[in-house]
Amino acid sequence: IVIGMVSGILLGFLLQKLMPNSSDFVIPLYIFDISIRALFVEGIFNVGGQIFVASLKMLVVPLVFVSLICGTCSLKDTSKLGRIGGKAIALYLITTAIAISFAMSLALLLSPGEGVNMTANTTFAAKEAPSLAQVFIQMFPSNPFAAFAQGNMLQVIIFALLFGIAIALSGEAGERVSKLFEDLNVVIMRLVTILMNLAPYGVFCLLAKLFTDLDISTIKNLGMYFGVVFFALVIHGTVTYSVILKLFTGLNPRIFIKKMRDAILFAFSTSSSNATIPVTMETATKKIGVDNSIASFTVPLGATINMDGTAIMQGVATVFIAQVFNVDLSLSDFLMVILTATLASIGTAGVPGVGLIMLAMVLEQVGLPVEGIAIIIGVDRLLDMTRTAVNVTGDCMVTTVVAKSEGQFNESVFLNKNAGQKIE
Ligand code: DAS
Repeated sequence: IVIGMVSGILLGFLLQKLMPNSSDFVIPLYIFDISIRALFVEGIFNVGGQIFVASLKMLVVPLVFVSLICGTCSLKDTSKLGRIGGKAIALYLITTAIAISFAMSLALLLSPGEGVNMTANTTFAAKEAPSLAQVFIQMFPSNPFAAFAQGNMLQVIIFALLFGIAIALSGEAGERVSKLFEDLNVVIMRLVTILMNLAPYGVFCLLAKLFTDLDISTIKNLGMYFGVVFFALVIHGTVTYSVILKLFTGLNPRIFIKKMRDAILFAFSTSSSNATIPVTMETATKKIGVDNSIASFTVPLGATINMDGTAIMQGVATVFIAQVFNVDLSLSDFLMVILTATLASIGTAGVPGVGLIMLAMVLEQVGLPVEGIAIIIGVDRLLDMTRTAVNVTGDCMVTTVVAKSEGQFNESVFLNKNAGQKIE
């Protein structure tokens, strides 16, 4: 992806230099300019880039629906798990909402996208601001298939949650259906992986097209964007989680972060919360002292529905793209972004790059041009690695809080610095 990004940017700048400003009516140059622009910029790059963005959006509905049903129907029937599930989901949602609110405030303060003034292919469809009551009423789909067709993600998420709960409460039939969705989930994840393999080419086309028209100062804005996201991730992953852990359990946050080292490194290198689940489980049970009856449930649930790092990226990216296209977001737009990104993070499965797919949905929800993803996609991989490390740390922090509140926590393991040193 980095190679695709660098070569796309370089070729874009080269073409920008090669194609003189068409107003120089020196005929041969003018013909050269028009043919290059038609064949490459509007042709190969534009078509390739738009196809890549469309394929990102293509996955959103099936990915969220299947992944969320899998996460929900793992909430088995016993009331104890219902109580633990309730605590874990509440904490996961609260930390995600804190994450995205902090990230958007920071982005508004630092304005990384200021001064770029890009024009979008699609005009910004300023949606009239629905009242909060309307927002909640509209979250419930009167026709789930229409919600799928229109890509109304809040409705898809609500339907998936209700459907998943119904599966968990449907006895044998539910068992069979939940197995079917687990298999569907494997297929959908495979589709995400295939798409991520095409990403280098998609990134190349998007950036080559973009940088034929973009001036060099935008690189500065891109650096600003990267810095704001990275800073928000570090603050949330260290300060916010430490405050919550200290407040709810009294445990020493420094010991917790130290014990998280292996899981953080694994998450950073794989960019996948799902792939890190075994390491997160080992860390929670063997190093931190969480009872397996809790961790075996809240860690996989967290890998599916808890994406604070992703929500941070989505919050900053939404503000950045609005600024780049000179669009003023209203307060209800911000609330819609917070609600959508928090709920979307429920539906985002923990695999590489999936946060970007959900960003397409968040942007659409507030009527921002989805092609704005092309500006940030090139630096997304490194941010994906960092935000996955934050996602996993959040999963483990909430697991520890829930375990402590249920009395399923062994403090002597937590205080023993050699506990579980070797990951089996
Ligand atoms: N890489 C995802 C994860 O595994 C998060 C993301 O893509 O934003 O958590």
